[in-house]
Amino acid sequence: MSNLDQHICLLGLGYVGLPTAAILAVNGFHVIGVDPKREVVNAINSGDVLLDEVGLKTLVQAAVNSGNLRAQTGPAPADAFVIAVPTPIREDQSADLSYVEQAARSILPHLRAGNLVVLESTVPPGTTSGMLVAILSESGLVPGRDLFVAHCPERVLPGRILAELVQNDRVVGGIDDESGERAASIYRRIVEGEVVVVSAVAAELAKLVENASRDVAIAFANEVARISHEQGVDAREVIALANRHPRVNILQPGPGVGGHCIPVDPWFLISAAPEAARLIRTAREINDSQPLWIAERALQELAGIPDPKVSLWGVAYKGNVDDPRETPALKVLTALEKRGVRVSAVDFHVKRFPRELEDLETSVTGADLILLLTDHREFGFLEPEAIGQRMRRRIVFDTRGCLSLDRWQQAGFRLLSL
Ligand code: SAJ
Repeated sequence: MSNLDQHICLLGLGYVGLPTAAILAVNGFHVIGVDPKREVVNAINSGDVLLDEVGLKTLVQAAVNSGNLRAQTGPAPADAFVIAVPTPIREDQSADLSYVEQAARSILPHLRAGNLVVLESTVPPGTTSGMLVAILSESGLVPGRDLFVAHCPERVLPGRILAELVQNDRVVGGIDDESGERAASIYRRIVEGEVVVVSAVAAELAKLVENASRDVAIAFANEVARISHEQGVDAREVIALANRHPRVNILQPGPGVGGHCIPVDPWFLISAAPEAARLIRTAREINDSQPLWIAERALQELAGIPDPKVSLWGVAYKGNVDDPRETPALKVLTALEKRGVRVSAVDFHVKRFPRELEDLETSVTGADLILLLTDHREFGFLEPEAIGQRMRRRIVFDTRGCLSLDRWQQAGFRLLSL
């Protein structure tokens, strides 16, 4: 079947599902995108996008205008179903697979013999061949005989989603060889990178190991920051020096690890192998405690100041994205407030946040310390002298190493870094 007559029903129109739906559509697939949120569906059908991601709006408009992408709140019959819904963790750090379960159940009435079902959401090892296959079997069709089922984990980096969706290699894990090959044939039409076919559990593990590896690497950088601070040395300088070695490549320390993937996915491995996953667990603990270490350092600086105020710069989990999910900023903010500090947060990208955000002027006015937590590019362009004039004290704590510290020093600021 050519993609010109292939119908795909894609469930979950978020950061991963929407770009994937749009890329499939502009490549000639007929795509029905499904999301339970009416405002998301209406926006897409009128060529609008509620997410801030480079190039996404233009791509979605092209997809909708081509007639190949339509959004709706419920699934429809198709040749292939792609599930790209969130898989968060519960309070007890176990995987919350309820969105995957709901999505899989919602397609049951539409399944026909010969259909392919691809799970893109990140899941604990064994989920595709276990839970997903069990739910799909409720249709009366037999996965492996009447249905093809595969896991193809997304691996795109927010901020570079469109480029990475096309350029990155993809790992496709089938519940059997035919399932893997059928799924791969779709991805080969939209991906320039290599599409590798393996078993479902190998694909599940590969995805989790990728993100756990990054978590461990960031934890190492954060540990270097704490050791360097104890020795009175700048950690970024130590890391830059160590990275001059041809086989050393240390990442950057920061206020902690946020986002909906890296603080979450390693727990799927820890739960699956609690005895074996010792390093991965320790890395999680280091990164989770990093916001409190940052808050403590800010509090030491504010000691003795009556009614202290902090101007907190950036609540997104990383620079130049609008996403505050699992952001370390919320933990830092809460820890400071608990100790009686007034915190005024500012962010040029984030639109929805559980706490009130203020404009820059209000945030810095009367502040004793600027605490930069997110490396949004705009912060680098601000004028230190103009900001300093509004503040009560001139102290700046740059946890991301993104300010030009010479300029701030010249404006009379005391500088703190990692
Ligand atoms: N961070 C640091 N120091 C660093 C790098 C990152 O503190 O040197 C922090 C960031 O500020 C952020 C967190 O780590 O708070 C995670 O950011 P990120 O840019 O490393 O990753 P995500 O969460 O935006 O996207 C990751 C990516 N995974 C890998 O790079 C292995 C992406 O490819 C995945 O598709 C995505 O998770 C996902 O959806 O799983």
